[in-house]
Amino acid sequence: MVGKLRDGMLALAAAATIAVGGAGAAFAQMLGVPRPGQMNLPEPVTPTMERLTSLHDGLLILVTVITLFVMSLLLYVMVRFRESRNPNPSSTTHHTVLEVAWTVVPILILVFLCIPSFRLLYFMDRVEKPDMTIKAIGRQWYWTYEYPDQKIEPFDAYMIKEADWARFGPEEKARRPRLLAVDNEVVVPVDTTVRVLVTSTDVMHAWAVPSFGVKLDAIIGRVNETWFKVTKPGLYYGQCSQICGTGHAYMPIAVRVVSKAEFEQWVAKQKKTADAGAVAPAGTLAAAR
Ligand SMILES: [Cu+2]
Repeated sequence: MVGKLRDGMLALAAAATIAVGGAGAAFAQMLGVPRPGQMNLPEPVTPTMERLTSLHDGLLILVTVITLFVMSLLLYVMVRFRESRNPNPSSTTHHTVLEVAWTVVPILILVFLCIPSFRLLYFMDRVEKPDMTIKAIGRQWYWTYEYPDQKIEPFDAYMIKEADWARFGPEEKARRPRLLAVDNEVVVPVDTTVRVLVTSTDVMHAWAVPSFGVKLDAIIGRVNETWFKVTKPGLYYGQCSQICGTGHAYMPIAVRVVSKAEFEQWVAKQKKTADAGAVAPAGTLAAAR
């Protein structure tokens, strides 16, 4: 029910966006960025985010039912036992059964909630057989990415500077939003289990992509692990989610999810560029498409 409501809201937001203008139409089809007027979680594109979303929706229903129940009790008491109707209040101070019930029932609800919650935590935690691994290293204030399996040169991803972004055409601006677009995007194949190793070299950062349901701390001298498997090609954005200094807001994360064949081409290109002695310009794939 909540899912349907969310879809309705998204459709409404998308319709509003299209109504705003031509660039809005392109924007409405974009994946992995916040939408104007968005009310809920981003559209899930990984099994993790799908499960997170359904847990969230389920909890929302439960919380709503509890709130309505408590509110109706309160309203009943306020009306039924008001002074004019009930001039001589009862002097009861204890009711053992009731007191045990209102302590035990909430405990049981919490214990019951633990089950799906813990199951999901362990599901998100790590994956036994990843198809490939990428490593994200947080730095003040950019990210470095390594592809140990593909053996391509590590590359840095910096945010596109304001002046450079201003030179983009309207379509490019819609596709690669200000303060989120980076020069070198992380490229991963679709329907592939990708293990992500996250670490840092200076202060704590966090690698987070909302559409993937991934948010992992990058800690100095320690490697954290998570994973994702994206089911929809597209360009997805996230941001560093651990206050890391004055540049904290300017080290976004951009992940381009492409078909397996396109990924192979990208890897080959990265290797060729590295052989030529230049630093691999990963983001040029965006220009090539
Ligand atoms: Cu940071």
